[in-house]
Amino acid sequence: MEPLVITVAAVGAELTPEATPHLPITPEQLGETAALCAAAGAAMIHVHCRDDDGRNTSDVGRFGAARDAIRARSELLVQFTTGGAIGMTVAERTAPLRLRPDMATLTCGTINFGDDVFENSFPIMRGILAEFERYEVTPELEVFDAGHLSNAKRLAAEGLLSFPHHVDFVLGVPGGLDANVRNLSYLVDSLPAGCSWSVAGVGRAQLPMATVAIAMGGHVRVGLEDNIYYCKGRLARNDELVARVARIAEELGRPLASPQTARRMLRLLP
Ligand code: KMH
Ligand code: ZN
Repeated sequence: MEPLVITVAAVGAELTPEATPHLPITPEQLGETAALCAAAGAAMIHVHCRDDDGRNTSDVGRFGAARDAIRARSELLVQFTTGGAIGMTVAERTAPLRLRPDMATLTCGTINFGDDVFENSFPIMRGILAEFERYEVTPELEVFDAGHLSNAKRLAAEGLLSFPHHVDFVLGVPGGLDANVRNLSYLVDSLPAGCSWSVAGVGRAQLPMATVAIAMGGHVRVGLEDNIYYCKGRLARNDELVARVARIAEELGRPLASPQTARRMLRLLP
């Protein structure tokens, strides 16, 4: 079977340091997390940044320091967020793209996000894509709801995206598509030809969605951004979540993709 790409979404924007002591806050902590997750089997790290007080930031210097710390301690592919946090402007969300990460996320539509609204109108998505184009960064398409794939196809029809792409299905956000096998199967069947895909199940859906994706030939995202528990009542470290997926993959006969292999599989620039 095709090698499995494991991405670790180690930080996120919404989690507070009070929620878990395992959240990497500083660039040094991100570097340490990257080293542990690479050893556990991850190929890529999805990066949000925090200031020293743990607050979400789009500061380019902070993203640069995080990237450098990750690269100093691992060979992980570095994927920046452009989702950022609820309420950020396009300029804030795209500022770190000038550092030309290996990849960055593009959320493909608006959803309710808990009690908030995560806004990704077509003008917002076009504005973000213009910055991808400007800095020649490859997007990972983030799909939180079934209509997001239709939106991505519309952006492609406008000439702003060219398929195939790597698509990450983020399932189980309160306000987005539920995390279950039927929904995942529908989304995979709806992909344009040649796309690769991964799934990020939120909360307790993380483990079952990861397991199903391994069996289906997809790829997996785990990490504290989407789920802070290893099991009921026990907080997780990022590397433990990666290691568990790596063990399941081994049992199911999926080899793990190294960062170099993942770079080729995800069609990233050398
Ligand atoms: N923080 C969420 C509102 C992404 O990184 O691309 C959006 C998010 C998506 O985390
Ligand atoms: Zn994110």
